[in-house]
Amino acid sequence: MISHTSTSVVTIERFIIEQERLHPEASGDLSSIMYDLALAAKMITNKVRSAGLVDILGSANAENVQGEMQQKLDVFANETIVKAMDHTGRLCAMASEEEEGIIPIPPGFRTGKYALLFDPLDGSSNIDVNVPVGTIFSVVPKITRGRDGVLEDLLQPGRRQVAAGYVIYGSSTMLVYTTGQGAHGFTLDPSIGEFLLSHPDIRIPDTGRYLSINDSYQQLWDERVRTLMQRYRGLEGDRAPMNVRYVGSLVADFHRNLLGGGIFAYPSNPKSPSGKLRLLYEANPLAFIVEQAGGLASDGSQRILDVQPSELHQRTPLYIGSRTDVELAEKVLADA
Ligand code: AFP
Repeated sequence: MISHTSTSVVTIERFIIEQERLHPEASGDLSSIMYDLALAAKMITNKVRSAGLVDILGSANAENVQGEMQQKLDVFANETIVKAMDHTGRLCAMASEEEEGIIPIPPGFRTGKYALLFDPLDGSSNIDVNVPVGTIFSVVPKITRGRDGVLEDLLQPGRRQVAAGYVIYGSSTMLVYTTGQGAHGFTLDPSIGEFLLSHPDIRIPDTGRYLSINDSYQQLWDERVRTLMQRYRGLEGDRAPMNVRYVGSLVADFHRNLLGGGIFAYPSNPKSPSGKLRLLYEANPLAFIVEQAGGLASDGSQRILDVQPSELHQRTPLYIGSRTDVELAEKVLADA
């Protein structure tokens, strides 16, 4: 890991180049994928920032009313990422939370040795009320032969990821990513349009302050989940009570807990037997990041990164965050 002094300004580009130099065997393709994703993130930032202006700008500019400005932001984000990535020759296929099947690389473009999975705009139902939303991405190596990536390339356990990250469109835009050498955060400086290294080598505290759970499902939880929540609140056992914080936008909840320490939990319940969150687009990339930061991610009984996916839009229960808090979840949930 290269150390930077507090006065050095490190763009994401410089950081990626320096990381790549540590691996002389690297082809540079993964670095290029990261630049392209950072570019897409800047384009999505622009749109998200003007989300509240759509009606105002639309009435001032008739073209916009029928056109691009009215496009739903999650659709815009999806198309932006697909278009930023499909022609680069570095990917063999993509899959998005917004699309049902594989997104192929169009004929005429070269294909590459990686596959990309992404959730273009997670938490998009929060946009109307100005709550942070995010983009989450995961990169896995192509494992099949042939020009195009197939389902098998995309359905790999999370431990095979070679890169993962998220962008949070909050009070500032931040991009956090890992390629397996720590988790690093970059803040977008809008005046120069660059992501600057602001959070090198993020470490999540071993024990967290925050508990993020949607309490309105309480009556659906089984006894073990109820006990676990009592433990986190310090009402049973000897754990110090946690502060409950739930935005309802996974990237926002995860980001706060990553920096401040805590656990995000989305248990299964009879209505959602596998929870709500998607293994490939949400749980796996965030699990890779949290582990790189010293935390853990579990589905309640096993490490998220070891789950073998069987379908693209597979859901999973999720307990992710500070190490001792996720360990407590596994322990309590295992008790008969
Ligand atoms: P939307 O994209 O529909 O807003 O869903 C967001 C999300 O997938 C995730 O970002 C949240 O953590 C989770 O759903 C919240 O779900 P509940 O509303 O059931 O708590």
